[in-house]
Amino acid sequence: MVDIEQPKKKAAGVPAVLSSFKFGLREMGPARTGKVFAKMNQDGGFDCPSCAWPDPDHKRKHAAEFCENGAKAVAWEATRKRVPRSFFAENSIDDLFRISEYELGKLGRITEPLLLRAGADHYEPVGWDEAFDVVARHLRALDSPDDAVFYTSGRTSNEAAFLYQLLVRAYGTNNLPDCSNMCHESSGTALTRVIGSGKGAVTLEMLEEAELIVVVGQNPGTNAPRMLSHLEVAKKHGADIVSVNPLPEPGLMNFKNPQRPSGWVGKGTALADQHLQIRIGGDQALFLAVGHLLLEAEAAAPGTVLDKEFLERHTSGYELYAKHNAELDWPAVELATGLSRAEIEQFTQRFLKSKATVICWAMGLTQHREAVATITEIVNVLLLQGNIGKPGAGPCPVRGHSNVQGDRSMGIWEKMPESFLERLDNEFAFTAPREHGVDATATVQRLREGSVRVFFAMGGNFAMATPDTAVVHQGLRACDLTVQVSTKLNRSHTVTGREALILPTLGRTDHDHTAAGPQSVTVEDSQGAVHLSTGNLVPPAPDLLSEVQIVCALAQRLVPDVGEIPWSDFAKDYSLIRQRIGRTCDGYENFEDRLRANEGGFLLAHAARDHREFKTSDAKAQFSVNDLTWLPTEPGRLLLQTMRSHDQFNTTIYGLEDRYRGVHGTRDVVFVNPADLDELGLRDGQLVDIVSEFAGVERRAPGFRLVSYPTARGCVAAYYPETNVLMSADDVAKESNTPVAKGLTVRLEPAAS
Ligand SMILES: Nc1nc2c(c(=O)[nH]1)N[C@H]1C(S)=C(S)[C@@H](COP(=O)(O)OP(=O)(O)OC[C@H]3O[C@@H](n4cnc5c(=O)[nH]c(N)nc54)[C@H](O)[C@@H]3O)O[C@H]1N2
Ligand SMILES: Nc1nc2c(c(=O)[nH]1)N[C@H]1C(S)=C(S)[C@@H](COP(=O)(O)OP(=O)(O)OC[C@H]3O[C@@H](n4cnc5c(=O)[nH]c(N)nc54)[C@H](O)[C@@H]3O)O[C@H]1N2
Ligand SMILES: [Mo]
Repeated sequence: MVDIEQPKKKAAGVPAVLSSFKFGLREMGPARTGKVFAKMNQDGGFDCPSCAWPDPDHKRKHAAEFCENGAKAVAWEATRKRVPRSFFAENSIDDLFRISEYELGKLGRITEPLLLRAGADHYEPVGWDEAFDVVARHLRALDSPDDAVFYTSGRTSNEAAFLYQLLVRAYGTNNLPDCSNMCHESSGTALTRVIGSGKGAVTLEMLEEAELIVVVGQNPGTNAPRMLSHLEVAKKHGADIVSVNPLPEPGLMNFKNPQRPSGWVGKGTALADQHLQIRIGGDQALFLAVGHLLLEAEAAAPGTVLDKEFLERHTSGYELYAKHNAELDWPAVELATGLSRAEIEQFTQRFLKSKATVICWAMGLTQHREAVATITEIVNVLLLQGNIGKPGAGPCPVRGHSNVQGDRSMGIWEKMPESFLERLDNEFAFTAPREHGVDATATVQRLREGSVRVFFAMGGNFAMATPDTAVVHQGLRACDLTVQVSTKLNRSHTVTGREALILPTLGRTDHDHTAAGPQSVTVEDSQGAVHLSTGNLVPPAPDLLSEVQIVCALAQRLVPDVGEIPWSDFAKDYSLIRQRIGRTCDGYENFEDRLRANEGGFLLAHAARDHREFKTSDAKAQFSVNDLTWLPTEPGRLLLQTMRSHDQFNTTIYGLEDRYRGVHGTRDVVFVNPADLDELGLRDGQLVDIVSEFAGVERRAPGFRLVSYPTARGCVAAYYPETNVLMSADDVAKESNTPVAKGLTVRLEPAAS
């Protein structure tokens, strides 16, 4: 039943704990639930497959180190349900395509390889040998290895990712798009240029020592719930917390920590001291203004605001930046941000007061046309006060998938630097291709042209996560072969090439036992900590292969003679893979030894964070000069952001509840400010089509229910992936090429009844 109520004022607390257990019991039953929750994020256990928020160190660890949404992710994977063989005999591909993403996910784990033969309309079970032969046959038949594309989603372990990129490069292409292209690519692009590393420069400990924490364009209560416990600690130490968001996200407004008894009975902590209800796309203007005010304050009281010593020793471009930012067009800033000058001045006062500032961000910043400029504007503000490479300070992009950062460290990137490729060549006695490959956006464009012949996906749900849904589907259907390595069914399994394969695989929670004994894998979290993950559940079927074994088996058929690569040894003993990672990947030197010496986990070095050493073009942290950019709209038009509900993991839909926002039983809603509803002559509860406008082309998502909601004026929100049909593959962030998923120009049309 559809039910819309007032948004919640508090996040987590007892309802969150109950919700975890209810979902856990439904999917796993009592015995498995106990076994799983006892081992999650604990030493010797497995890493939660949900978000990339770090596990605390020993000092900070609680007995139950997980959150409601991590529990859902695990229960979803560790479910006792299995897709029965009869299901594929009974349902044709067309039937499968009509089943919702939510229902597909509920069917359970896949237990055997499935093949859709050319001309057939049903998947049928097939042996592993034949499955690998099919893939190898297709790949060998291509005119060029560049006619194939190899996608990765961010759950893939370091070991599997390293071998996967090795296989793809041994085969002869750099076509390695990944989910990161749609996620934090803008952060990586910006930070690499200005501080010399694409990774965040704040550890958990540093975060807890901050005096000011600004959370921009992120909804941690839903998407990184364990972050709230650390914000709460910082708050107890006296930190100011500010949320910059068009929505009043409940986790930041009031939090009841479910990991401590006080969170079960108390009133909760109001985490955010200030909420800046920013207009979508206004962040670059906001941080430009903060920088301007900081410079003004320094001019008024020289020597009191800026960290002059840091500026002189460690930065470049300050003079140009200061000159450029001496004047500010306040009316433009107010239009761009939807904020008053007084609010921005109050916000800036907090910077003036703070001796250690952290700025965190996620998709609310990265998925914009001007994302890279916006992130460099944030770094400008941090640099002014020397807020990097010291306790309690720094830029903190909060990554999405649990190992998306590790996958990049392992070489999943279409343009890895020459230094990495050279080490790879030397290590394995072959020559990796040098020509850059395609990223996710370029893959969509190539699918549109019909020039992809084989599409191989290591996890993920490419058919739903990408823009221009219909175009992507058409391109996938035009492939000779599509291959999905997956734990569970999703839409991508139903959008098939002339031939198609589903290769089931082990998940994080599954016990991985090879001829050499039990194996563990490793992951790298958002703050650069690497640790072991060991599954403890009986896998859904006895002959399921791990991702590592799938890559090795395919490599032995496809590239047996390329270089000197001991694929069969790697498939048995994952520590042999880690030895090679240790000789190839930046920061992973002596990998296996360090893991053993540090109880299975250690922090990667980060030159900027640890030593204020900046590996940029001039060995300095660089100020950037950006003109003010924003997203003006015509009358009758609104800015749409596409976002996650509390009951999904990206394209995986756990249920139809967005508890904190008060939406129950449906996902087809669009949140609109009541004053905008009035102005547009629309009313709460009415059905509308969302129509996007980009470069003269209209795209339509029909039948969304209007929800009157306290979002910023002129800004509306709806869930992803239902709204991906509104995105264009040509609408991308400058430099990072990330599809624009926030800040689409739309209008709302009453639905034809
Ligand atoms: N439970 C759960 N956890 C997850 C995921 C999941 O789907 N479910 N996904 C994982 C992944 S891959 C990722 S990348 C992360 C995503 O984590 P988030 O980035 O938190 O994800 P979104 O739901 O896209 O939320 C975007 C936030 O930015 C705000 N916003 C939108 N536009 C703007 C803007 O222009 N300016 C500002 N300042 N704010 C804006 C939105 O209101 C919203 O609060 O979470 C990870 N963790
Ligand atoms: N409109 C819009 N589009 C977006 C976004 C947005 O905010 N708005 N966000 C973007 C972001 S941040 C991201 S990260 C992408 C996500 O894009 P993807 O990473 O491609 O999508 P997911 O939904 O995370 O993938 C889920 C699937 O992964 C498979 N899977 C789960 N666990 C495992 C495993 O252990 N091994 C293997 N092999 N498979 C597994 C399951 O089959 C599951 O259905 O979407 C992007 N698209
Ligand atoms: Mo992501």
